[in-house]
Amino acid sequence: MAFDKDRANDDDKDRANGDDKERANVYSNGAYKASHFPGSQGTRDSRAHSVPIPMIKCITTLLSLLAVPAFAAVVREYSLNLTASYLAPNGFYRETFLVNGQHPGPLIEADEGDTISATVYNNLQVPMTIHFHGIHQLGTPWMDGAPGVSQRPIFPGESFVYNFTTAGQYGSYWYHAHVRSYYQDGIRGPVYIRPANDRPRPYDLVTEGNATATSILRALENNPTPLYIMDWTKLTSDAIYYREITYGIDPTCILGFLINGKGRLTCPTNEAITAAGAGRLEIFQNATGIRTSFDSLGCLDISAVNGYPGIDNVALEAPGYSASCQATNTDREIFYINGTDWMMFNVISMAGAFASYLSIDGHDMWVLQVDGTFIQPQKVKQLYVGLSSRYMIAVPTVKDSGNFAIRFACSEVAQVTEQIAWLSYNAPTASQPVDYPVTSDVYQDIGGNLYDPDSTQTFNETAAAPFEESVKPPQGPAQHAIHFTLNRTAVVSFSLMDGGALMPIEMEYMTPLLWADDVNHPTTLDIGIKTGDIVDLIIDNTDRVILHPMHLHGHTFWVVSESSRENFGYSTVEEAIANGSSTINLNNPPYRDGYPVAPRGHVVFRYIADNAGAWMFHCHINMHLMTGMSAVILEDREAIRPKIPASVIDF
Ligand SMILES: [Cu+2]
Repeated sequence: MAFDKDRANDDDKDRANGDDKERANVYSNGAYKASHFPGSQGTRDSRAHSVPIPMIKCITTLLSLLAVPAFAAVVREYSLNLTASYLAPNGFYRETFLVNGQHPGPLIEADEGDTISATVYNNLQVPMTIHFHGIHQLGTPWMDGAPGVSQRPIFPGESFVYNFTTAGQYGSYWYHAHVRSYYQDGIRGPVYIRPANDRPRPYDLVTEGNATATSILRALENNPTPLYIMDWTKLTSDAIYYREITYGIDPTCILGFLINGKGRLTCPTNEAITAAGAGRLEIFQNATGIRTSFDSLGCLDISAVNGYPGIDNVALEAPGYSASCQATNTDREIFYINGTDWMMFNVISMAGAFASYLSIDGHDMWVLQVDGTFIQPQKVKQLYVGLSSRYMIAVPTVKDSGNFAIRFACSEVAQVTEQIAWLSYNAPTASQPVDYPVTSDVYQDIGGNLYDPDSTQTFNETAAAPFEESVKPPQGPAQHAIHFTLNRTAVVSFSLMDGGALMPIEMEYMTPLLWADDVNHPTTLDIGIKTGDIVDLIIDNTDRVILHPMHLHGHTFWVVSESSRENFGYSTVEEAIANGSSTINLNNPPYRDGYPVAPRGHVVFRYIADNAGAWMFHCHINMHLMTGMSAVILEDREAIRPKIPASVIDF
């Protein structure tokens, strides 16, 4: 078989295999700057309008798949009822938001080309919008769910219909609240679009042409097994935000991950945490000059640089200052093999704070798809699961019996924490044991460090070129090159604008920029982008510790340059090429809708302006987004403005 993982590598890229470990170690949501925060409190919510709005009625026809040929596009109707409850998914009760009574919310599924019509009923006591992450909303930018950008918030008691096509897109996506950080309270769920029959798939490369195995993968693709990682906190996101803006504390500590909404808290020994976190301590000390330690939840004590010294952080239950760890015995997720030769997992990061490393004890995994695009498959033992990104993976079920841990370990400097689910070859049991013994090869520790230091078995996202070779970036020159600087301007304010401008949270309640008469704002880019233009987003991260996962609405982009070591240093891609830059890849770059920007590094995202609208571009760490790290790029807005339905404008 011709496939060779290394073939896809580009020796010139400084994030090729050999660099992954170093890069992994600098991934961070930690803190280092000790600048003063004014301590002002944010403006409280205020209703932008108070007239009850009638539900938008859409004419839809729900056809059973059985009744029509597979290629006939249908309208798939969903109702999403948002409520609040009081639950303890990992053993500690707190207010929890639910979609149709569950967290995560129900699967929204479609065949490529179908229309999705999702009616959201807001029975919460807070405003809400729903963003369908990664869905282009081609021709319907008002369905993007960005408050103050594409729509007004859905206030308590109101409903809103999101109606959009999936044409041209397939694979794994998700939906989540886009007001404040409410998705971290539970308003999040999966979207899965089965690829059209004529989409080329890479399964033959995985099975080495074994027709039976390929047909198994093809069948599993219709209904992949959910593997959703989410972070969970003791406090609600509003409570954390209140402490953040009142006391100037950057929230950098979670109460563990959940997998498919389940998990339990374990309390590793201080020795285990310190061993797994040694690299993090070193990075933090190099950046700040401060020696520090971990608490029993694995949280880095960053009180010397994070927030006001002298306040009683424990009494505040401030994030980053945890009380002692208490182990719980709540249910973990268990997947039973049931005799199949393969498992296909739909891995979605629904987290809002931390990225993670995924590995499965004793099992390889083939990465097939990233952010809704089939890639040149990679066989790995570890997958970096970027914040908000999606991965389809196939796992050969090579064991005969036993239980094997599926591990997600936090990848950030700020915390050493791991959550596990189980891959079980045994018969299902009614109740869970305290935990299964570890029975096989463990590839990574609780900090996500690979035990084999020479391993190149971690997923190389730089080399993850689309499987379809035609999915290539335009070769330029770009009509627009927009420069951004990822920058922490105070303890709890984060900017992506070169001048440090912050997008205010109050923007969520302003007249949406898609049709507002006044778009004159420092974080709104009204630079004359016309349909068909090529746009380059050049993004330098000036921080020495913090990684920012950047997400663009309305488009998929090519990552045509990246480095974990250096800023870009040029004003355009063409200038970089002319000067012999080694980081440019216009040949087979990754194709993504979200991508991490390493500390001190850079990325260049190239996309075609094929979707008139007003599109958010922001960091997906919720507390960074909420404190300013966001911008809106206007794209041929005047062309789409006359087409906005009155029902959306009047909502
Ligand atoms: Cu960020």
